[in-house]
Amino acid sequence: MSENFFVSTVRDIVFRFVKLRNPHLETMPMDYLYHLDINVGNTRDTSELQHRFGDVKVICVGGTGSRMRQLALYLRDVLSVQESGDPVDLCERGQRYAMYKVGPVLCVSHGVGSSTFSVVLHELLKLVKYARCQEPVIIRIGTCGGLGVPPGTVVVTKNAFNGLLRNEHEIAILGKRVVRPAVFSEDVIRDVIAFGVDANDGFQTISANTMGTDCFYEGQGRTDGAICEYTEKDKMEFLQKCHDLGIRNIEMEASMFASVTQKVGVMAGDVCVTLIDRLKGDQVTITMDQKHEFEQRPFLVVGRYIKKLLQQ
Ligand code: R2B
Ligand code: URA
Repeated sequence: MSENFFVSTVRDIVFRFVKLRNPHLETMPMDYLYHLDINVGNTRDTSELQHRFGDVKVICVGGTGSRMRQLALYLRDVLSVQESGDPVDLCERGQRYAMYKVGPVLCVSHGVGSSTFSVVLHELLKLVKYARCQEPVIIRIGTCGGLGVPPGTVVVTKNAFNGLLRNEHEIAILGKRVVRPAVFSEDVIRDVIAFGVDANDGFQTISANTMGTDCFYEGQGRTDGAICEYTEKDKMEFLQKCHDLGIRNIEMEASMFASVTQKVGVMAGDVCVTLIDRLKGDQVTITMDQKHEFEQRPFLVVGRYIKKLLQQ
């Protein structure tokens, strides 16, 4: 083991920098975070990125750019960040994802589903490594379908199940199935509930299991997609099986998100609001006003959590 390797390992441990699980990165002289349009440049000297992003403690991710912009404005207030004017989209030129920075918090969009989310997640993890962020936490703020809970309930994911009802994430790598566990950090779940929930919120926040599927329609047992080869009874049996496993919400990212962050040892959590009770139907029929009101709920919970986290 070379001295440099030893010194850099000790430094990473002491400062709690992010260590990724890719030895090839250590030998790459240059890097470019293509979908974010962030040029790392020389990987041996990332001082510019450290200057721009080194203070980041929390990365909030969510489906749409407009919701992440709203979140950025909301967090300005909650965290008393003295900024005015329109939040600037730092990734606008990449035209794929939106990124806003509010003090030590990034708010980044991830699109729909694990495939678009995993692209930005890999690049965000490289960003926090190059910027030498110390022990960052990644929180997904999303929407979902509920299972036996009233619409508008906020669910903090405990275990993430995939569409095969396994508490793992499955991915094809070099033509082979690779299966990895999908568990979120217990500290994050505990703290989001402890610091984020207020008895006077007027809605329920629970911690429960989540199913993350690769398809909104057949993958979530809907009968209203373009294809459906099962009966209403088959669907209800499946949803009941999910419920029996402690699953209380269904979305499209949880298992990938849990497995990737767990693999690299970055703390993460998934906080979603239910838009529908799937035991009662398939179509999301709430009004846009109601949807926007529901979408504020995870903001409230996560806003309080972040505020407390930054005070520690
Ligand atoms: C919840 O909502 C989206 C699908 O409508 C997807 O991103 C998810 O997980
Ligand atoms: N998002 C999902 O993935 N499923 C739903 O039922 C609602 C939102």
